[in-house]
Amino acid sequence: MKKTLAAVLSAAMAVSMIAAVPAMADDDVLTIGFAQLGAESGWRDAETNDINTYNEEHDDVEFLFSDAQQQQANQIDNIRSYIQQGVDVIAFPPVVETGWEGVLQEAQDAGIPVILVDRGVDENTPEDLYATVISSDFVWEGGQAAQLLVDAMGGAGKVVELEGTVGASAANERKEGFDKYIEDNCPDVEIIESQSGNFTRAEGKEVMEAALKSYDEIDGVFAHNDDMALGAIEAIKEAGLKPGEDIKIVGCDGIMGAFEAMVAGEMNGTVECNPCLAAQIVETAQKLVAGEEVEKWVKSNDGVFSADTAEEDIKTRSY
Ligand code: GZL
Repeated sequence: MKKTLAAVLSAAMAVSMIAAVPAMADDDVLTIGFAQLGAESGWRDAETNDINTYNEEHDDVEFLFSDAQQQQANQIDNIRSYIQQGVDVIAFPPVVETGWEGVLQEAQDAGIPVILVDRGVDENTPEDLYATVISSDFVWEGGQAAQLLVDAMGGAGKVVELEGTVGASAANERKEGFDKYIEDNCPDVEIIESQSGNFTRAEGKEVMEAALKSYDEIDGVFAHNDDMALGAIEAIKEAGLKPGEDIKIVGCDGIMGAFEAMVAGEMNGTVECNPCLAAQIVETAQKLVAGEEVEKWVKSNDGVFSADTAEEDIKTRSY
């Protein structure tokens, strides 16, 4: 009964985003309000699926869910709804790094701890307004992607960078890691273009189409997520070139589409970014509700995958 009602509540919130319904949490169920940012990528869908699966398989936890369609104002409204409902813990991926202090203060004033998930906020946001960040090390991911791409290009060439959502920590920090590695280690590699494709396949394709029209020589592409890499692959093919050969391509996330592209010889590498965080969110929420201290950063460990081993690696992938 609880689950069905929670599902109805979550659906109502996803649609109306202004639902202010009485809290359904009871003492023996941990209620977590999850304000998802959107459904922009395969990675994001994998994160949402993991939360839904966890919710279905555990009776002692209730995830309430809302989708902000990549709009910060919607995310803030949804967080406010969770505050009104009196959930035990709020968890959300900040779509951008700034603009959260007000709603985080409201949550703190309501005595509801907040967990940042899969993205962070900027250094100007007081750290005491959120309990922790559960996320990957994006700077490390950018550096690993640079090594994969430079290896695939043979150490030299002109590179187009497809950036994630403007202002998102995952984009800012992957760029930081990638650009720094190139600057420090690769004198014969030049980043000739760096534009946002907003973490979506369609926009990644658009940016790549424009770059192909603007530059006679492109040797490599670094896409801040695999969805934009897959969009770039489409653009490169439509331009009559061979992705993975004429233009080397590396992404981040480690979604199934990237492994399929590597097996097909159309992509050269991806740096995994674990989207299956539900268990870590619950474990952290349980500690917070019990009054225990938690680390300020609960870091996910991620793998690095090149096309060389994709035939084997694809068998191990779950999203
Ligand atoms: C990473 C996450 C990013 C993914 C993208 O933790 O925030 O957002 O890399 C998604 O696919 O859009």
